[in-house]
Amino acid sequence: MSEIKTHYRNCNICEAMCGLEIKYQDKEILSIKGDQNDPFSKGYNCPKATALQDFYTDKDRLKTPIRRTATGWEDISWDEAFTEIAEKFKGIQNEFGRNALAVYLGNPNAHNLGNAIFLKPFMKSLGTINRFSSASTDQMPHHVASNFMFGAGMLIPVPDIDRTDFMLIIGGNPVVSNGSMMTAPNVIGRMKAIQKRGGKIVVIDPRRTRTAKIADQHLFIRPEKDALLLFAMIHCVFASHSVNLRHLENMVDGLEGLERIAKDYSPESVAEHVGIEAIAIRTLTADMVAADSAVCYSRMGASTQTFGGLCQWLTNVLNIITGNFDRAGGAMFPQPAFDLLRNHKRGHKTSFGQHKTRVRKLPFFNGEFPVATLAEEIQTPGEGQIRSLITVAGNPVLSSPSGHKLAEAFEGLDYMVSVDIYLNETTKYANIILPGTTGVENSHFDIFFNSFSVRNTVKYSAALFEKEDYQRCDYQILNELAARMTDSKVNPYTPEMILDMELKSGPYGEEGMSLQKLIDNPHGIDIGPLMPCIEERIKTAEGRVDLFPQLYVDDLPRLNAVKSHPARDENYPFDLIGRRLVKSHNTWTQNSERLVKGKNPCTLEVHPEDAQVLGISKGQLVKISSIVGEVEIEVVITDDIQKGVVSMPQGWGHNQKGTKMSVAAKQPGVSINDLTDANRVDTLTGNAALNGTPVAIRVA
Ligand SMILES: Nc1nc2c(c(=O)[nH]1)N[C@H]1C(S)=C(S)[C@@H](COP(=O)(O)OP(=O)(O)OC[C@H]3O[C@@H](n4cnc5c(=O)[nH]c(N)nc54)[C@H](O)[C@@H]3O)O[C@H]1N2
Ligand SMILES: Nc1nc2c(c(=O)[nH]1)N[C@H]1C(S)=C(S)[C@@H](COP(=O)(O)OP(=O)(O)OC[C@H]3O[C@@H](n4cnc5c(=O)[nH]c(N)nc54)[C@H](O)[C@@H]3O)O[C@H]1N2
Ligand code: SF4
Ligand SMILES: [Mo]
Repeated sequence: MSEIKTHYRNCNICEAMCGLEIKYQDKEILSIKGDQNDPFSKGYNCPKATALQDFYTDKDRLKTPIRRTATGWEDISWDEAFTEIAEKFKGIQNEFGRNALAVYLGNPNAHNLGNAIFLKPFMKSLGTINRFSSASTDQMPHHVASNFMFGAGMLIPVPDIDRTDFMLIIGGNPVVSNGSMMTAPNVIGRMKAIQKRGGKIVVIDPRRTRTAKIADQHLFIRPEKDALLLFAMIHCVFASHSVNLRHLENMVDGLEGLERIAKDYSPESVAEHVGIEAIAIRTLTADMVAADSAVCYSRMGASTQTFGGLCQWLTNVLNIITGNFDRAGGAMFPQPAFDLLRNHKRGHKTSFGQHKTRVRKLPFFNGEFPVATLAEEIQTPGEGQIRSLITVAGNPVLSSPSGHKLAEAFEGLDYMVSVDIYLNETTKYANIILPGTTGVENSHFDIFFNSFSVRNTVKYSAALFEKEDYQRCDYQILNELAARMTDSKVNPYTPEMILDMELKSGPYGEEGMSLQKLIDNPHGIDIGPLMPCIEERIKTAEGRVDLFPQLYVDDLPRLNAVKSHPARDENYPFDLIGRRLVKSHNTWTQNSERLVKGKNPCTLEVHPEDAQVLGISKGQLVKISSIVGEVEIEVVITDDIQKGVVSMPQGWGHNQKGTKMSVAAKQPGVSINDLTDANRVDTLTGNAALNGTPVAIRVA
């Protein structure tokens, strides 16, 4: 046995970028802890970090390609796999057109350095516009708002949680999720610090979440009514003559139009729909206006709903007109060392809706179509029908709305490939699975999450363990496939070469930012708090902020319809929302024994009064159904959930035939996305409306 060594790296599971200290001996991990010397996370980590070891040692994890046959799966060589895939994809494209091939990218791509760099040329090599990703079950409304207001979809304002005096959290549960579109390791610590310095946190959520429990105030809201609440707050800001643009005074367009429209949304006119009293909305706005600094942060609950687009626009508006934008304690733009916008010229707003999906006519944006349309694009015959698919690090059968219908669609494909580490609910439909390496076998640098971070920091993590010669990293798989698809040589660059070049050309390059500098500082480097930088960062043609893009104005009749005649299908009287769990990440970490041990977490939360009317008691099995499906689930009765609303976890439902995730397969639990309706989307952005699904409940 050789000596015990220590390795420092960033955890790449969620967006928090926690620094880890890993003790290891030869190729065995002995312990994983938070790195006390990481300047950003300062020793914090959550229980998921230790599972990095489990993913590495998991016996179910694939390491070499497998091919589906009539009798089961067989091992094949990398070369055989690449040859077959290129031949099949090209054959299908030659016969049915380039767009007959589709691609779906999942969430772990954003947490993988090589993929973050090489997916772009890979996608190009496929030559199809039928591109889909988990972004349209997640944060697409943020990108659309940034594109139209600030000129670039990736120019995302993040809450300056470390300096704010007032934080309004709408539809986010960062105490459990560890933050999203807000990279902030140890969110609990940062929230408590707000309170310690005399500040206040208010949470708006149909559920009394762990975040709500820590907050100073929690207001229950009816699902999908956030745009009305935000509008009413904006109404109050105008009505009380509290608009204060500060240094943006001469930079902002559309204030008058906004004021005119906001007149229609008095707190009194929305209160009943929103489920929050008018006086409470007025007080909330007054508190925000009175605070020395304040920030409104809206996340999943406000994005994955039928008004996600409006919510993210209005969130930015509220921050701007209360003087809390591009200013300490407000919403600010990070200045990442690897700047995704380095080559983004001013005035090059991404065009929106230049293509529409074939069947439902939903918009193409940021290089992709909404995944809520994927099943119908596969199943509807005619010109442009999708006949083959490649998924890269995604599990849409469990993660996309009406996932069970998507599975049926996958079954009908002519040919499917998955780049994935598991044989799971999605990849089981593939003809060939190409497994990459995972976590500790990869080097790492967070390109995306540094762009959404509450502090400017930099850190590079080398691979802890060299992969075996017979394995391929994800990016090597992508580059090889790209070469085969275009009959060219394999890209000779490594992620490190690109990273070094980007760091040197980035905003801190002049101070000698380079890969070597990061290697020399294994705990990471703190660059400092976010700085006002809108004048440098903004990408609109004239360098101005558009408060009132026409796109949103055009969407208002849809919102107003809800206000004037709220539609309710009496057959489905409850609203279903999702919830995240501390010890799982989306659909794919449930094969770790230590993360799943304990009580079944996949339960339906029901309010006591609803339970009484339904005649159901704690622990009872109920059937919950929506217009698209039905599942059976155990009930938990709690007044943490709003009356009329029920909640169940996302990411479950692993006990399906034909997968190879032996631990996950033994877990009880069903998929929430067998209930969510792919036809419910935010028609403005195409984002899936995963929250607020109308459902019925009866005793099983
Ligand atoms: N109802 C409901 N649905 C939701 C949500 C919700 O809140 N409610 N949340 C949505 C959100 S925010 C998201 S981001 C999506 C996520 O949607 P997806 O990205 O489709 O789902 P994941 O569970 O992240 O799937 C990750 C896949 O990547 C594989 N994988 C893991 N690590 C690696 C790796 O290193 N390399 C490769 N090649 N593969 C790897 C896993 O085996 C798994 O198949 O789900 C969405 N779906
Ligand atoms: N432990 C853990 N951490 C994770 C993940 C995970 O699966 N597990 N997933 C990661 C990913 S991919 C993402 S994108 C982030 C997401 O990070 P968050 O957005 O913080 O996570 P959610 O728990 O989905 O929070 C959504 C909240 O919105 C509420 N909600 C639902 N509908 C509505 C509504 O109509 N209005 C309002 N106001 N609220 C509503 C829900 O009750 C919930 O509390 O988390 C990341 N971190
Ligand atoms: S909070 Fe996220 S980044 Fe931090 S240890 Fe947990 S999973 Fe990893
Ligand atoms: Mo996500």
